[in-house]
Amino acid sequence: MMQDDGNGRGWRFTRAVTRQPGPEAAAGLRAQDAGNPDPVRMARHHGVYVAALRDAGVAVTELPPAPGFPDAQFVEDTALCLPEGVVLMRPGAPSRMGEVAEMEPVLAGMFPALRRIAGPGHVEAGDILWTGREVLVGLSARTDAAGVEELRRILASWGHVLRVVQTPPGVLHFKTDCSLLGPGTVLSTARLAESGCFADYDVVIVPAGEEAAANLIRVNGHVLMAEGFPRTAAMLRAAGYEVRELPNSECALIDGGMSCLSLRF
Ligand code: CIR
Repeated sequence: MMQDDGNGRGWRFTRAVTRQPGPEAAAGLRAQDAGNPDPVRMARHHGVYVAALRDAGVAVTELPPAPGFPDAQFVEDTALCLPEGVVLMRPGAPSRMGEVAEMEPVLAGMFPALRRIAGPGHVEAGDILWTGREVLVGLSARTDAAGVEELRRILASWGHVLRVVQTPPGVLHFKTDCSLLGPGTVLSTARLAESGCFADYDVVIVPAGEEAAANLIRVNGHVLMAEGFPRTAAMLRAAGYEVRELPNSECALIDGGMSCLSLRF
């Protein structure tokens, strides 16, 4: 291990874990219904995403679909991966709780230590942004104060500082609205940045109307973002980022973006 050259420490990602979407993906959770995703097209997009991770120099462990869990391709929410170990989450969405047990045996052999959020609180890792300096955790409809305090205790034992922030109302996860672009630099929607949570960072604001582009990943010098956000892509390219635009129309129908689809470490 580990980490991304976008995490402020100069490390590279060497591994990622993904899970192929299954036929049940059409039933994935969503805040607003704009129609069911097409699982076949979603699987095709997923293959493009995995290939892009590999192109970025990452060895990808691709898991098969998890029957009974329509959102299981959004593996990010199940765990927080740090150099010291992995923390298994306790999702706030009841239908997603069982995804963690599916993931545990996969991750157990990949990390020096394994801890879990035992409850009664909840945390989904889509609400967590590790910047290299600190671990930001957004309170949301999925992540509550009790879960955050349990996570704080685990991370403190590894020497990490956790700072509680607020996921904007109506936004699924903290990282729905932001990403780490590089050491000390975040990409954020205006609505999230206005909360002041990135006061100590350089902040790049996503152009108005392209808020859904805020969820991207930087992997070893590659920025992987959803296609369909030309102003964001142009802005990042002009700033010198190596940008790759990937199809994401089907996952977007069930509120999933670039970060959700992998665990990277
Ligand atoms: C859900 O509502 O849980 C899924 N349909 C989408 C999860 C997206 N995950 C993420 O933002 N980390």
